[in-house]
Amino acid sequence: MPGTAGHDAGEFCLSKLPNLPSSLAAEQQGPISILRLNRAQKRNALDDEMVAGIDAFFSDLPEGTGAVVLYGEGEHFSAGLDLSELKERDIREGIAHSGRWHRAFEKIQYGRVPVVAVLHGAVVGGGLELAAAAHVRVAERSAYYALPEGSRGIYVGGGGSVRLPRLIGVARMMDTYSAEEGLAMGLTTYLVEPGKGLAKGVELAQRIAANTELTNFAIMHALPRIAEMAPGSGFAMESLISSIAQADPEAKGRLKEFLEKRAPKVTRS
Ligand code: 1HE
Repeated sequence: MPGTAGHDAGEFCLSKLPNLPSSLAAEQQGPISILRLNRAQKRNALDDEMVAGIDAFFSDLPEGTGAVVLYGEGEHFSAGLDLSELKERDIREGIAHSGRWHRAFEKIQYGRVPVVAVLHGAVVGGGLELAAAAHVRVAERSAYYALPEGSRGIYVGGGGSVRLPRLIGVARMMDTYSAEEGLAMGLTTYLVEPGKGLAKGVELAQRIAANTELTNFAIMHALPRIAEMAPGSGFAMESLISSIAQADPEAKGRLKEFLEKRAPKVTRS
């Protein structure tokens, strides 16, 4: 998804960041919004307030945002569901709770702009479900992945049954994996040394934000849906989306730049 470097991400008029609970912190770097899980003392365990905050943040991204970077403060990306909130919940409350996670994470996956998740330390349970909703995942070597729900006598509830089989397959949802294994199985696409994840995430987000809006829309909204379609429908949808994208004046301008030898070439890195 990251585009070819060299295009200006444009002029941005930034609106205010939404009000968030103290367990989340947002900052703006040009066209990049950075959302930080800010509850390191509880290993970024996701409580109801944080999930509502994630929903609010992705519902109302600052104007001019072209991509988001999501990362976790402290030693771990996220310890998953806040288990202290689970003990008194009945069935109806459980369904409503899971629905709130689904809605919040849908706003990440099918929101307005691509999201890069930067992973380190524990990326477990609901933390892995959160990471799975992002479009690009960068891991530091300290990252590890697990779904400890089974050992707690519960089950994934943040969309893990839907997204993770598509990313890593059902069989790999039963064990714990290292950062290197996560890269090999395609869960992450970049692996960096400890402490280097955020810089890599921001670099990728800047390249993504320099894509045309229509290209990013097609990648986020058409590509995963085409992948789920019967091939005949998928080919037809692909023809439509590609012709819409190339008819965009911005795309025409970029093609002209290349043909006039004013655009960057595709290089190895
Ligand atoms: C928590 C949580 C949590 C830590 N809910 N409070 N997730 C899990 O089963 C993972 C549970 N957590 C752990 O295995 C470990 O905490 C970690 C490996 C992530 C980190 O270990 P460590 O040694 O760095 O920290 P710690 O000492 O275990 O935890 C520090 C504090 O965070 C401590 O609280 P304190 O008040 O005693 O200081 C912990 O209780 C607290 N803490 N993790 C609540 N998860 C939509 S469905 C999704 C279903 C799931 O996600 S199930 C998986 C849940």
